[in-house]
Amino acid sequence: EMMEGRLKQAIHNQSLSLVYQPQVDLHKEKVIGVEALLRWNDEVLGCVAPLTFIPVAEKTGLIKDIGLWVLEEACRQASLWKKEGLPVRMSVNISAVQCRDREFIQQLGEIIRKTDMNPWLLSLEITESFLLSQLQNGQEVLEGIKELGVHLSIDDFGTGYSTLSYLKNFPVDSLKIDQSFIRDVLIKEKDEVIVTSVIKLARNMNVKVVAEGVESSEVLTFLKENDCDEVQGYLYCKPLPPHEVTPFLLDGS
Ligand code: G
Ligand code: G
Ligand code: MN
Ligand code: NA
Repeated sequence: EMMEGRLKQAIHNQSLSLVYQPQVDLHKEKVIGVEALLRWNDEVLGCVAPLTFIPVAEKTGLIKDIGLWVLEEACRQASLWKKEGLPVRMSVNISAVQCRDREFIQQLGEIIRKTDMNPWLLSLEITESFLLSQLQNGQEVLEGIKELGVHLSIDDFGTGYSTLSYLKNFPVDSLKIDQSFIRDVLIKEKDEVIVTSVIKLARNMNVKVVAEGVESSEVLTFLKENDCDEVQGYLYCKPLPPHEVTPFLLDGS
């Protein structure tokens, strides 16, 4: 396959890059985190969307090296911002395939040390498909991550089907309500019920809650009134290259 061949060379070619999207704390009204999002601009294929190439990377196992590259690059950037007096929590998406084996914990620890990253400023976003795909040592991997002092977040919350058992059985620090629930939260009553209930559930379980895909000030107001902790979305900022994110960290929001 053409894409597989190109993807194999992507790290070496330096055609991968990260953009960062701010996450705003609604209580402090300032940016407290960013999510790292992978971009691939290939010489031959042009810009390929993550939704297209990540499944290929997962199927071929290339996601292991790519995922390590993402982690190291994101930690390096977070460390750089911290040295500039702008400490910010760094969230990184992790695919299940990427950390199937025990080696992952060791590699994660190495990257944290090498980049001089504060582990408590690092948050790994895992999706609900994570456990379904690796039932045997999923728990072990997550506990290993926690032992390093790294935070865990459930991404796309509500779109899978093992959601509640995750909250019950795993050492999760936060959850991100999927943007499909946020988009029409003011129009569709069912979305409103789901969003307000998930916020209450998170609050009662002592888990932080982040709303994704916030595009309007009306939705923002709704989320504030309903005691959501953090938001992320185009209303504040789209994902941007690091030097364009720095001003958001300086202003606070
Ligand atoms: O903006 P966006 O198109 O960046 O991202 C699309 C999807 O790709 C999201 O679901 C996101 O979680 C996923 N994604 C983005 N970057 C990464 C990454 O570095 N690793 C993994 N595993 N998924 C990513
Ligand atoms: O990892 P995750 O599935 O959460 O990836 C977030 C995705 O959502 C990325 O593709 C990112 O570019 C996209 N995104 C971020 N903010 C918004 C927004 O306000 N609206 C929409 N439609 N997409 C967003
Ligand atoms: Mn994510
Ligand atoms: Na998501």
